[in-house]
Amino acid sequence: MKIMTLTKTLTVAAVAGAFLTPALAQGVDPALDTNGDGMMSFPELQAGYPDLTEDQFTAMDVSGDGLLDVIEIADAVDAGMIAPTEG
Ligand SMILES: [Ca+2]
Repeated sequence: MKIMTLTKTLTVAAVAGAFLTPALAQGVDPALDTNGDGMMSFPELQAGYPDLTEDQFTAMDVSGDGLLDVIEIADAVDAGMIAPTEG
């Protein structure tokens, strides 16, 4: 699972960077968070990215909780796994 290792490495870098640069603006459209919980489920993200597969979502879900938080989304954007829709 090389991609998982890469994603975890990027997460560490992103978390470290978040403290240095508060403006972690790059991400996806907040309107995709239809239930407003601040996390992106697979159906929510797929609404904005119709070509997204569940395997890709799982690769982005570093914590494995089935939801993407802001950091996981930013990492996925940084890694080129999804295109940013804002920022
Ligand atoms: Ca949500």
